[in-house]
Amino acid sequence: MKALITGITGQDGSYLAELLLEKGYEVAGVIRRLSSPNTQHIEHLLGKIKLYDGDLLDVGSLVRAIQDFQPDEVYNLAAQSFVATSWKQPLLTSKVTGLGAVNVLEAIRITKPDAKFYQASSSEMFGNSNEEFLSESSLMLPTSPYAVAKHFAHEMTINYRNSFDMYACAGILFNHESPRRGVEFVTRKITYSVACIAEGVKKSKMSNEEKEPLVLDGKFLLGNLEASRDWGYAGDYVQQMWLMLQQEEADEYVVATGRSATIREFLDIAFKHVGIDDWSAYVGQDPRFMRASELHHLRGNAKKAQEKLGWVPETSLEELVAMMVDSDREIVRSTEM
Ligand code: NDP
Ligand code: GDR
Repeated sequence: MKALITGITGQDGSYLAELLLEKGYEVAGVIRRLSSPNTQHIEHLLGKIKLYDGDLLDVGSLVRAIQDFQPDEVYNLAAQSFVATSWKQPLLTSKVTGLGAVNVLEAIRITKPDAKFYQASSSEMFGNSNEEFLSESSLMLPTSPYAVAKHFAHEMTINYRNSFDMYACAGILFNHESPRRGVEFVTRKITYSVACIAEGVKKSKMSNEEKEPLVLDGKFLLGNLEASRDWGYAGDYVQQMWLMLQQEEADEYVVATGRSATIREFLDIAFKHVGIDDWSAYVGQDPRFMRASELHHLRGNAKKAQEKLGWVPETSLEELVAMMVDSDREIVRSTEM
């Protein structure tokens, strides 16, 4: 079996590539040419995977990759994936996260229409829905340009399935994290900062999304601490991506743990892991990290995935936070000290 992954340099792409190689797949990825290479998450896989220069905005590059590699499965994980940036760059986000998915679908339809397609849809699409426990049939009220773009890509995936009889499916993924999470996302921002504090680093080399030291004077800054998310482990979630493509029929599935926690609770768990009970002196709030339009609460109901795919997440929030803090302490010791 052959699988092509867009977004292979990102968090999920790298875990999925590992999983598919373990299963005996031939794996290829589409990567952007950047002025400085960005292959740290797939460094250990180089030589085992094939890489194609390409961009979601350049349909010709996708056609060439599919024509040459002849994949059985295509996983579209590439996106402008940071929600906060989608208000600063709404056009780019619409093009890459929204139209980019259609470019992949078109490239498959023209070149290899029997290839199975997976779209990484997002729980962001639900927005501030009036339902508490969100499933595949819940109302979608996207609140960010990112979420609107993902909603468009999601609907186009279903449309290509219905219009062209393609095997096109979508995982509605709730937040999932890992030591490979970008440091601008709140979980990694917290675990890296907590690691610096635990190791006695007062001013970090690592910067936040405003390009300032993430930790300054032994403190770090966040936005809204009351928002809650359903956080899982990326390593568990890529298993579900693969399972979705092994079914008789393409479908949509929620991928979630069913447990929701606030940013404040995440902070409690992370600081407790390094022996700090009262973290108030280490964390400040700054309006620059607040959202133009906040999505307050997310909790997913993955019953359909459990029943039809036999998928259950294996990693608890406490285990996930411990894994991320421990990994960041090692990184801090080797790069910050
Ligand atoms: P990352 O941000 O870690 O990875 C995004 C990937 O997309 C990177 O490999 C990036 O390449 C690539 N990319 C960005 N723009 C382009 C472009 N124009 N052309 C080609 N490649 C591009 O995301 P995650 O791994 O966390 O998420 C994977 C997918 O799942 C994304 O689509 C995301 O929106 C979606 N998702 C993620 C969730 C999560 O909690 N992680 C939850 C729900 C959905 P480069 O390295 O060059 O920047
Ligand atoms: P999210 O993830 O927007 O849910 O998108 P993020 O970690 O950026 O934000 C989660 C929540 O934390 C609040 N928050 C902060 N967020 C960031 N980044 N920085 C802060 O300092 C901060 N303080 C509080 C946010 O307001 C928000 O409520 C992720 C991405 O992976 C998307 O690609 C994916 O689709 C969704 O998860 C599901």
